[in-house]
Amino acid sequence: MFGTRYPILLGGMAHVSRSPLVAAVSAAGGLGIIGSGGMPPEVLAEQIADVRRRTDKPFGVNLMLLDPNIKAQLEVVLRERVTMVTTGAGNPAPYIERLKEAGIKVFPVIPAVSLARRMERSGADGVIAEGTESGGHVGEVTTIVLVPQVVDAVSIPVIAAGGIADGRGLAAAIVLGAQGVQMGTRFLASAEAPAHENFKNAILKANERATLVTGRVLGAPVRTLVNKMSKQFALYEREGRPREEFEALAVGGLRRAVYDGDTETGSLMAGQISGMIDKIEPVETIITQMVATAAKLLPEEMLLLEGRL
Ligand code: TUI
Repeated sequence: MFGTRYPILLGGMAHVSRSPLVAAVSAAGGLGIIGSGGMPPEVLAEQIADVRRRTDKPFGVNLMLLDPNIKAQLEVVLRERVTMVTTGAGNPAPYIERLKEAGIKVFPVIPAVSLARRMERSGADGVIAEGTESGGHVGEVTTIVLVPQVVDAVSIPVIAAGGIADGRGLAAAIVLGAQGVQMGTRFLASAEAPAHENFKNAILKANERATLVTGRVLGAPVRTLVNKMSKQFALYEREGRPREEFEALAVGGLRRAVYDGDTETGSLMAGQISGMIDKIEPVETIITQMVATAAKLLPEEMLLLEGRL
């Protein structure tokens, strides 16, 4: 479907999934995905051009549907005809038809079975079933519960995301019926990720209980590493503070984490699998090792790892 060697997608992380990381994932046989969240449309166009300078392999773009620039970002993607688009944090139904007309495959990220069904009816080419283990904006259902139910509910390909960071996770996802995996946190903690080393080191230091979800009361639950910022957020929630106070606290939080390495007041969006990540490695090593491990674990009839997507 995408012409990639391996069924391993890069989560389209705002500020992190930029050209060096995207091109590295695609060059290593996965599918790099640009995170357009927070990007002005002209920067998105430059990012697409830069990935094309770095690799001739396919790649995609994530559209974060809450972005105020979403309409202009969509026009860039349509004009540039990238291989595929993933969407997050909302319902992409209004955009699916135009994307498909341009020959672009559409894979909405969904946190629930009902949404997967709705996306299939709206013409999506596949869905990314993302469990609550993920970093960033999350749903309530775990990957191991969500993926097989989505697989049963739709007949389009399903990609598993949330809590996957090695070959065991890839093999497990395939056993659950997924066609591949999407990973964010593991690639955030890679050599090529353009994130501040303090952010990467915070992931290495984290254990499996080092994240928490805040923002449920605002209707936008977000999983981050525990720090001064997220504890403050949790306190505001318990105190029932007004929306404006949350927004004042949150503004610029992801930028502070990614660019400034501010591990105190930055929003360190990362998944629960941070606890398993203990080394910063090049993307190619991550992908090659994952595929080798999964190939050993999978039963023969599920072994087709190359050319699945
Ligand atoms: O989108 C993500 N992860 C993200 S987006 C993000 S930026 C952000 N920052 C603060 C608040 C909100 C967003 C950081 N991380 N993952 C994909 C994802 N999509 N997870 C959950 C959903 C989702 C949620 C509701 C998809 C569809 C949906 O539909 C609701 C409806 O019915 O419209």
